[in-house]
Amino acid sequence: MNTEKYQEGRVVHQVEAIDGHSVEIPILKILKQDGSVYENADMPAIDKELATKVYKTLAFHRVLDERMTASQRQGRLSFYMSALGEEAASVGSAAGLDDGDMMMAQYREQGALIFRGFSLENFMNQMFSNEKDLGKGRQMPIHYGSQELNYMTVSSPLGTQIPQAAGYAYGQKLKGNKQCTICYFGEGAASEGDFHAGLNMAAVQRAPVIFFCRNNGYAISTPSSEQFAGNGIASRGVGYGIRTIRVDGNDLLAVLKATQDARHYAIENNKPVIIEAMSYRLGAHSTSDDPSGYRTREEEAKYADHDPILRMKNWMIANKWWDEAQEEALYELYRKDVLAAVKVAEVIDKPAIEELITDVYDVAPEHLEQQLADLKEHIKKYPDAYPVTAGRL
Ligand SMILES: Cc1ncc(C[n+]2csc(CCOP(=O)(O)OP(=O)(O)O)c2C)c(N)n1
Repeated sequence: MNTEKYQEGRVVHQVEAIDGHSVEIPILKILKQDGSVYENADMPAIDKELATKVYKTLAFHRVLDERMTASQRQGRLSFYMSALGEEAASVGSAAGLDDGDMMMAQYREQGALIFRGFSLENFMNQMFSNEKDLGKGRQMPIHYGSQELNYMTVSSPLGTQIPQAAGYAYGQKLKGNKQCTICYFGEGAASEGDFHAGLNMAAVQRAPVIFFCRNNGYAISTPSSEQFAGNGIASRGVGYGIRTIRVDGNDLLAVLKATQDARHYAIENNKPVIIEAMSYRLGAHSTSDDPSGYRTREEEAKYADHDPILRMKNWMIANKWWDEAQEEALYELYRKDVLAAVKVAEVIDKPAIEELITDVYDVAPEHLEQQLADLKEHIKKYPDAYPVTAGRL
């Protein structure tokens, strides 16, 4: 073992215990809320075309979240998770990558998928579990996946994507592909054992993966102050020997810059990077949650003033790349489109019941065939409890 590098530190002759909080971690900020840029800021590579695509993605994201949350309230949809207030994290990072880079998401990163071009129909078909859903209706809403867009299907158990991303990126390196993998997770998921296994493996095996932590302050009802005692998630990256960047997650330009740099570093050096994007979850955790039970309106109002979409809009307008008339027309168009797509998707038939066991194995094993037969029997016996499926057996 090469211990030499550890011998070069400052020498002390009394015990000096290091407090994690005393390790200062800088936070990258480029854009102010009024749309102006900090003096001497290191700008990301962005032109009018990319900026417009990014901005339209943000706007679509917000409309989708608004409309789908409302659809759940109307009883049309069983479940939804919005990313209100933290859209710049997923959209800004997606914009810093190449389309061939693999994305392994948690569940609140629809912004990355919108940026990649997942169609409105695909979103709707997944959420309404109809027969046009790419996942054939086997997953609950928001568990998107797209092989075509290099977006791994979302898993419900927290943190599983983290070691998978380390392994996938390691495989990419072995193949000699000059691609990286981005792995999204929340600060809550960083408490899972998989987080530690994934980071350590990526660091030691030198896998080109960007671990992107959205620190939005809450894991459902648990504030980050009750989740960990150290200096956020960034300090853990340092502990694993991983290059770490902390960024204002509501500042799209800063997220973009951090991701562009991280991607370059990861691929050139075959090493992981961790980005901790500091943000706030303005909306509820999901449509099954009521944040009034654990946080105040005053707290929420404070963060509403940091709206990442408004910040980007102000910058676009300051650059003369956008104006209020375009803004109004865009939102109106998206609202109309999303509503129309809901109306179409919700009446498309559900997948045939046989689809439950296709694609799992090449040839369905006997025990799955038996379970399917039992299920059909059960539905035939209680058709009133399964009105949609019973009529199609
Ligand atoms: C292994 C596991 N434990 C618990 C849960 C329940 N759960 C779902 S989301 C969530 C909070 C995650 O918080 P965070 O990672 O910070 O992401 P955020 O929802 O804030 O975006 C929890 C505890 C789960 N899905 N999987």
